[in-house]
Amino acid sequence: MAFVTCIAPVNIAVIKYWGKRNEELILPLNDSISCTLSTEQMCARTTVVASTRYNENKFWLNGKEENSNSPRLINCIKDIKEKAEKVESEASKLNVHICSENNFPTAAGLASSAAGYAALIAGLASLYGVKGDISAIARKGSGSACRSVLGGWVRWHKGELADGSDSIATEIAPASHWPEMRILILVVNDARKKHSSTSGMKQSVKTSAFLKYRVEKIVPERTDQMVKAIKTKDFETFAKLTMQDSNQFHSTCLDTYPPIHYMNDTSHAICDLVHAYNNIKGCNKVAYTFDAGPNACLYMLEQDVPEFFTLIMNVFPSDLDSVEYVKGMPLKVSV
Ligand code: 2P0
Repeated sequence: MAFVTCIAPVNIAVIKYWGKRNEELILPLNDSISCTLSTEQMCARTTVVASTRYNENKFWLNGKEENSNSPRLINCIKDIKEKAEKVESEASKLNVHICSENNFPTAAGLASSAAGYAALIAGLASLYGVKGDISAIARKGSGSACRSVLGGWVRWHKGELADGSDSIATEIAPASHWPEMRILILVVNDARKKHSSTSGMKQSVKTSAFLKYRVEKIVPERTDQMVKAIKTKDFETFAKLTMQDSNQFHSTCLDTYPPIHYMNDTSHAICDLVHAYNNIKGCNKVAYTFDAGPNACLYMLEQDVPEFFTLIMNVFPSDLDSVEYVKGMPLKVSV
């Protein structure tokens, strides 16, 4: 018997992934960019055990047994075993039992599948002695998972090849590059979301003309601008691009037929508050971004946290389920 436990954190996209060009290989329509959080908070912890006694693969999520025959899970295990055979790993010949736990709400639009698949693939790779890039395998579990296998600022390249071998994640800058960066996560609602990202983006690809426009005309240039803003630590531009991209992603959801609504009234009130605050300050001090749920992720620099945090607690004393204060890479700072 052999076992390994791996932890992978959530990542928060600032250029959003929304739409696939290949459903089976999980190949995206556009590049995306994210920041991977600290490993201490909002992460998935996955233990993988390989044993001669196991007749089949099994999978538990947060203590509940899940379908271990999902095509995505099967694809990931198959891919990693193929790589493992090349390094003649004995463990790779065995079936595995996988036990994964999230320390934050699952499927509430807080990138739980990203952290879960990244931890699983990292665990299998470690167990089987597989080296080199594993982002392309994590991608087949859940697209955004490929970004969580790396720390710091990460770009997922859409790639050009039909087999998806160039659709991988690479580092833009390490976690230490922008040590003043902080993230506040305002948990507006921690319930499971109504539309999964997978089905939502499929519907957008089918019905939204705006998505096509976004993918072809907006994201390529915006991605280059975002890389430059991160590399030069230009918060003003970073914040503007982040908010614009979040708004465009949610506009695409609204342009989908039937429309998809992830944000709610509290989410919109948070956007208004951020803009009002930035306006008073005369520059962008805070940037919001929302994923496939109503919860707000707010990027800001350390010096601006105390004032904005106090403001949030005064304006929304009872509307939020919780507030997570995460030092965006590499350490969590407790509230
Ligand atoms: C992102 N999201 O870039 C965007 C923004 C949600 C909104 O990546 O079908 O759970 O498993 O590839 O990875 C969510 O997409 O979807 C996502 P699948 P995934 O973070």
